[in-house]
Amino acid sequence: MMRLWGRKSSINVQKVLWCLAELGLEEGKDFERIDAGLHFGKNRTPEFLALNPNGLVPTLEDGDLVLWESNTILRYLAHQHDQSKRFPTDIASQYRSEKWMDWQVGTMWPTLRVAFLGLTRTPENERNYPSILKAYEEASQLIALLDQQLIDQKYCSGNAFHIGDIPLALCVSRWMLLNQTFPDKTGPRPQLRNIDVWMRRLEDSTHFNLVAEKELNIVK
Ligand SMILES: N[C@@H](CCC(=O)N[C@@H](CS)C(=O)NCC(=O)O)C(=O)O
Repeated sequence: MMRLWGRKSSINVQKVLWCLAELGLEEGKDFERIDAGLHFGKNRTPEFLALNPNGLVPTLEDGDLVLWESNTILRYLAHQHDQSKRFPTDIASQYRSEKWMDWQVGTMWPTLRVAFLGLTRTPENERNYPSILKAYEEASQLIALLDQQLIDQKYCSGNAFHIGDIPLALCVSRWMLLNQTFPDKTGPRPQLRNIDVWMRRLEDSTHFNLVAEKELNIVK
């Protein structure tokens, strides 16, 4: 049985849980999950660091294979568990999805993360509000690029759901929650119609709701 290390409140663990659900893989039957990270700890023990020297979640064990980096885990799961039942496998769709996954991890999240960590993981008296506001505004501009892509296609890689939609939607959902929770710190959130329609589509036709958070996990 596969073993997934990671707390459910982590965006990167949520990506993996959502992908597992799309592939029909069930906790307790196809994989076990061990709470680790933040207040659960366990991710700095020598045993864990031997699996993932970064000391971060998610970390996936599948037999002798150990994987970390959430987007890599999604790619692995999709390849290993007959992705053709759930995701398009033509090369163009796959690589359009890959493109957005790399953009999420290399461009969108590093920008939004400044606002996210600043507001949810930093004590109030240590927060750098100008840099939080700047990061939020920059993230909004980036998300507007995705909105443009969604004008004439339903999902990030075309007209069918793909693994690339998973990391993107989890970032967008945090972008929305940050504004909802701290409107005076993020400034206004631009209304992006195609993003709203895409998020509703994901809520209605995928396992997004399994991992979607209604409120931010704010560490005091
Ligand atoms: N690039 C890595 C980042 C992993 C990461 O930053 N994980 C965070 C949770 S989202 C973590 O383990 N933080 C330490 C903790 O939870 O204690 C990935 O995509 O998997």
